[in-house]
Amino acid sequence: MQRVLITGAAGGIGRRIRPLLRGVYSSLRLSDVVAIEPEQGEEFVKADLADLAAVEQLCQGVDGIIHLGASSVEDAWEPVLQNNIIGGYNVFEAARRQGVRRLVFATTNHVVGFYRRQRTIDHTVMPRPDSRYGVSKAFGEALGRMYADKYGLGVLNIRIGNVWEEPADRRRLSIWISPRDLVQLMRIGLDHPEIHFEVVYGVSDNARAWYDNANAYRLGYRPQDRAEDYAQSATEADLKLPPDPLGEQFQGGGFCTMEFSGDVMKIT
Ligand code: 15L
Repeated sequence: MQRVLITGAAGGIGRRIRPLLRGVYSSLRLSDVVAIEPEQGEEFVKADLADLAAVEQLCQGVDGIIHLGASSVEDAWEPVLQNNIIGGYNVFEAARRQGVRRLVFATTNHVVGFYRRQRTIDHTVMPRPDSRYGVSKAFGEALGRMYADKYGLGVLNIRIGNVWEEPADRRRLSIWISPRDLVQLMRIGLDHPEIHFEVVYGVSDNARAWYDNANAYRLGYRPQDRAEDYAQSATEADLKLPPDPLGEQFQGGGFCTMEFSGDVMKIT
């Protein structure tokens, strides 16, 4: 693995992983719709992921892709369609056309957000998206399955919880991942010799995790950080949040509450 493309490199995750990946791969190609000042060992190529020809150029000469570029929270249908559905398809298709070997797809806990917090779920559960955003990421996960099985692209789907320097509140004590643990998972996706298609949860070593992340551990993941070390500050931060009796029942939290008009008793 020499040249790695990072889409959506200007976003919150891109900013945090870049310093940890510099020097690991001989060249990082950064892409976004907004300009980025490249550091040593990086180059920047501006591209809109909804433009297939541009994405194909972006993938030229690339060995692996970390695909972050997307609407990263719930949004109206049109941006989700352009950025995540069409953009996602274009990245996988351009990777195939350009002979890219590996693709690490940044998916989300919101693909499974309507599972109740009492449940421990693993990488094989059915999707239960809590938002249009979650549905679009489930689509991306399915693209990964198809491009792996049909075209032999090696794909790792990382269902990311929340990437931050520390867990921001009580819910994040279950789903938080530190930037260095996330980079460890990304490197497994790019470098592990046996990746065909895998799904893992992007969480640190969290005592309150809702996930059985055995698949990540099987692939060699050894998280270095623990949300529980921040239990006090995260619990205190929660006191400042408005009450959300519906969101608190589900793993996806507030994403479940947005626009909710269903029957909560039927979501078992
Ligand atoms: C996500 O998928 C978002 O990208 C991130 O901004 C957070 O909202 C996170 O989920 C979360 O669930 O906390």
